[in-house]
Amino acid sequence: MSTNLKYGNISSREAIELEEKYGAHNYHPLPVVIAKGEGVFVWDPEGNRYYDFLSAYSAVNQGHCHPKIIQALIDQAKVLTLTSRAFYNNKLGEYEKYITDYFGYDMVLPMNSGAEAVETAMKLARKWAYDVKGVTPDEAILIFAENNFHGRTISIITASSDPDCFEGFGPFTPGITRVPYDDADALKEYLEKNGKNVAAFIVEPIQGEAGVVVPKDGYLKECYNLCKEHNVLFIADEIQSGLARTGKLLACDYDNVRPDVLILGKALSGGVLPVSAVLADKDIMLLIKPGQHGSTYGGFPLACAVAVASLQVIKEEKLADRAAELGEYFRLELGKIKHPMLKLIRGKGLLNAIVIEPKNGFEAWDVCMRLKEKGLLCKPTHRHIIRLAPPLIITKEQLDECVQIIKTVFDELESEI
Ligand code: IF1
Repeated sequence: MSTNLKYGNISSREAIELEEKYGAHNYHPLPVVIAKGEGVFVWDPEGNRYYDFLSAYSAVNQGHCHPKIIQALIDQAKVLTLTSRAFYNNKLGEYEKYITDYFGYDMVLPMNSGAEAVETAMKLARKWAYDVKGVTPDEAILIFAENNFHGRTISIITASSDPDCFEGFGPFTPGITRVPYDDADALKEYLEKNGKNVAAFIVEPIQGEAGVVVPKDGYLKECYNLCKEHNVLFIADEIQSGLARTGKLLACDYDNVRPDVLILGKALSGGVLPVSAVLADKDIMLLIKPGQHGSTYGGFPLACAVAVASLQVIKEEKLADRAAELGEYFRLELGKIKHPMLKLIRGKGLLNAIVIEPKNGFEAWDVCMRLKEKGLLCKPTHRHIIRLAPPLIITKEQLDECVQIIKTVFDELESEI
């Protein structure tokens, strides 16, 4: 037990030692321990405050511990948390109506993690291929994009082009292939050759893990049209790009594309508990019959209450407009920082990234460590790319302060490289 702590009763050092000793080493976290979160800020046990520029990989778009979402959690938790789907309950139908009206689909299949929702969409697509399109059973093909990230299950990592995601976990799931991202001609070529067996094209409208890769305007629309032309489902994984993060409610909105199947997660629960969802119209959703899919916690009353509040906050606080306006401003201000290590800035809304050119042994990790020292938390992806994604409730003044922190770090690095 440590003394003179501000939050909790174990120090940062103790927390790290415990994780090191008792937890699987499936992550390499930045050496910072978070004990409290509120809005755009997090604090370590010693009371040091940081801007959260990762937002739990865009799960806290609404900010940490948003009062409305926490209140919904508390109110529901006192009454009823879980019933299983063996029985009805008084929260699921209300939530299902709310979310299907919100996004304009007939139906929703509620799940928990993002990966579960992606797997659900893959099962739906295969079912549709066999029952509607008439693909020979067990021969349906699912197309993904190079450099995708959709989760960590065996079938999803089968689709991955990143050895860190799939190496050592074979054998893999049949009927899964990839085409280059942001290249509609590559999808066209594949569909012209193999379209008759293809169930769906599953794509991130903006690739998050790949390092915030924004496709050309019109790419999604071109792919959607190709899918319609070849009787293939267009499935959008908006788990990270959705829910106002990129400046629209959905990143597909930039191309006016309505996915046949929409996959949501992360900020669907404002970072309070795992809630994911697959939305589709009746002709697809009703292909799954009772007993053919499910989950113990999928759509449980507590999740329903939290998800409704999380979606209400996105609308009430106009988070998409904020992300669009502040994102433009953020990229403009970052663009004023001239430094040999700051190679590239890219993003949409408040889903942005900077590409770091290593210099004199200094890499993106070192930049993140210095940003941490100055009170801003972010982390590299694929070694040289730093994702910068604050909660969408950040103010312009706070963004200015963060730009200043970033600028100072590069200025100080100037003298060291
Ligand atoms: C990790 C990445 C981000 C996602 C998209 C599905 C999922 C994710 C577009 C699966 C999850 C998380 C997973 C987490 C780190 C983080 C991540 F770096 F792994 F790729 F955000 F970019 N589709 N992304 O981004 O959702 O099952 O995790 O709820 O696995 O390290 P999940």
